[in-house]
Amino acid sequence: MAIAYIALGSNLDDPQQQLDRALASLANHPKIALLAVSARYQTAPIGPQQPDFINAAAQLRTTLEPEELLDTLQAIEQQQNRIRTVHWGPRTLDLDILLYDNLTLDTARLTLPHPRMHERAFVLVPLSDIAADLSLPNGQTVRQLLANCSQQGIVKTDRD
Ligand code: A4P
Ligand code: MG
Repeated sequence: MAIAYIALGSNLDDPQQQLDRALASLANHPKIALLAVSARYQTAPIGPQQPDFINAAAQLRTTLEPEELLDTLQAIEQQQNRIRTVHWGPRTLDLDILLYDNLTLDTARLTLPHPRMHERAFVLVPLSDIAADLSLPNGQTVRQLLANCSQQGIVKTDRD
């Protein structure tokens, strides 16, 4: 049994509904319990010019191994018609594993903690809703990381 944190993002085809569907799929998975979900934030895009994203974070308890959890997240992305075109480009749904227990991992398919979470307010702001005092494997807390990054372009939506 592990505790994992995931990031959800969408900027195409009704992003709020994309997140609704993804959270329902996670909640219905027999090996996943959805423990907490952040508020949802409208966030300015990092990378190529594209629509704003809706981002959120969730805490899961799971009996899936890390790569099995990645398979599950990618299957949910596929169900929601994610087509991979431009790197960092627009997408109906992006599900990333931020943290899996206190595990540090670097394989061809999976890097944990997520390598870019430390610097991204669109990840850290929602994550701090549900886990501000959580320590990463490097000893820093989510709150400390957030204090070191600009929160410009991040606006809470009225959905949670
Ligand atoms: N992969 C490795 N580690 C992980 C992990 N911890 N979680 C591999 C998930 N996947 C991981 O990802 C590419 C490969 O990363 C996967 O096949 C997996 O084996 P992808 O989802 O296919 O492609 P991507 O998402 O376009 O690439 P990447 O590098 O993950 O992009 P990011 O870093 O997720 O950035 N701006 C705002 N405001 N909000 C956003 O949500 N997202 C991105 C995407 C850019 N700008 C954004 C946002
Ligand atoms: Mg991704």
